[in-house]
Amino acid sequence: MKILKTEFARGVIGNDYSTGDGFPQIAFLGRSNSGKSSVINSLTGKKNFVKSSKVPGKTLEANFFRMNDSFYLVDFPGYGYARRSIADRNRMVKRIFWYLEFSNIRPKAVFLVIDANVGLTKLDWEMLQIVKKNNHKIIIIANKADKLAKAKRAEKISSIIQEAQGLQILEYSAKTDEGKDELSNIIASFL
Ligand SMILES: Nc1nc2c(ncn2[C@@H]2O[C@H](COP(=O)(O)OP(=O)(O)OP(=O)(O)O)[C@@H](O)[C@H]2O)c(=O)[nH]1
Ligand SMILES: [Mg+2]
Repeated sequence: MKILKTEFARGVIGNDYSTGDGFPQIAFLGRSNSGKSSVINSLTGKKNFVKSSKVPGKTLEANFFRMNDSFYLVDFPGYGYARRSIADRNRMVKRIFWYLEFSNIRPKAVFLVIDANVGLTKLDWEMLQIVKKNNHKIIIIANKADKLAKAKRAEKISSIIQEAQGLQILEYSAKTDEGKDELSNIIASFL
């Protein structure tokens, strides 16, 4: 699948994740700074389409990007940003939980973006439990693979595979576009 047309559609703060057109949604979740926005940029081939930032935790909205006039990539705010207040952090996580559990939206798939150098954190695990409980299709994107030292890469990836307990893992680099064709094919298969 080639992404030929990309448009920002809306930013959502709150509980209304409907889009009016009912086009399918693909959700990108993950810790702040794991590279969700960068992965979307890499997929669309537009390096600065979605604002990515050196300052984590800036985005509060779930941003909806319409692709090819037919589906949405939804860039959720990152969770776990330490410099935000606990109350703010909890609010953020709760909103994502709500989308996964109670909204009338069934995303076609959920991508959990992690930093391959960090692996799965406790918050990622909590997120995965909600995703699984609600029977969403889930794939883990092990992003920033370019930063893994060659000698350590196999070891690091196999420890992520173990942590993930059977979930599909895609090694990715938003910097080099490694994994981009595979990710496009995976998304196409879900639509
Ligand atoms: N080397 C490398 N850096 C990356 C990669 N992906 C993202 N980054 C960098 O990591 C930082 C965070 O990337 P973002 O895409 O803004 O992360 P995010 O998950 O959207 O962050 P929040 O919106 O705060 O939740 C930026 O400085 C990116 O340039 C990657 O694959 N490789
Ligand atoms: Mg972002």
